[in-house]
Amino acid sequence: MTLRVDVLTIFPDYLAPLDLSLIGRARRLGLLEVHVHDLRDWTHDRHRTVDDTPYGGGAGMVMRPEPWGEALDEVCEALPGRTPHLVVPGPGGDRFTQRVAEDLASREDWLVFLCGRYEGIDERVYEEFAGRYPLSVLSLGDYVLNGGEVAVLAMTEAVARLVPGVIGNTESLTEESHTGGLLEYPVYTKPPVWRDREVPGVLLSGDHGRIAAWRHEQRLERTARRRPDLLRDYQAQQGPGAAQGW
Ligand code: 6GU
Repeated sequence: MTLRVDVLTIFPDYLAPLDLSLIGRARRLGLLEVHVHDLRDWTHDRHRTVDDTPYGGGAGMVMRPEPWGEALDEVCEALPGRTPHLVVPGPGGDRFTQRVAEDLASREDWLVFLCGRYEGIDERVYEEFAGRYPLSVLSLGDYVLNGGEVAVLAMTEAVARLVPGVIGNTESLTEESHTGGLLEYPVYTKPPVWRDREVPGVLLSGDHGRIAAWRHEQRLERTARRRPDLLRDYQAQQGPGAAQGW
């Protein structure tokens, strides 16, 4: 089954990178179908207004519910008999992790992203559509972006590359950081000496057992240094004693 992605945004041009590289190729191969919609197409006034001042006062503007309601009614009913999973990118959401990407890639065949701008979307839109479809609010991390579009690029890429056929070399999926709970080992290519820096000798030894052991060591060392939180989870997974080697 191909993965379908719909994106509702007031900046459709922000999603242009989805035409490029492996994701663009996946679309041309029919493995992925992406539909980007301009939210303003569901406005009815001359200025194509999507926002207004917040009730109760405060800074900034809030996205009005009517264009969202009409847009979601139409987009979410575009495939009769299929149910979309709605995704709202926002800094207040659950953390978007490799696990979440894997769950979405394996369980869902249709994602509809709602890109908010300004101070957010009128809360009643969430109430209305969370009652009709599964809905996740997802955050990339603890920092603030101007809107959901960049997050949609990241999430679509993370999910789509897990769809069978999108990445040619499936081995690179199992080796990479965050699969198996450790960061990746360092990699080297030719030349063997560059600016007096040598490629680690073990990699030139042809001894596949020693190479695998060295790479595992490097993953542990790197994870300990950069992401001690991940190393603790990994060691808990390996069972008591594994960290000490008994
Ligand atoms: Cl998903 N959206 C926005 N607007 N800001 C974010 C984010 C998402 N994740 C981190 N910051």
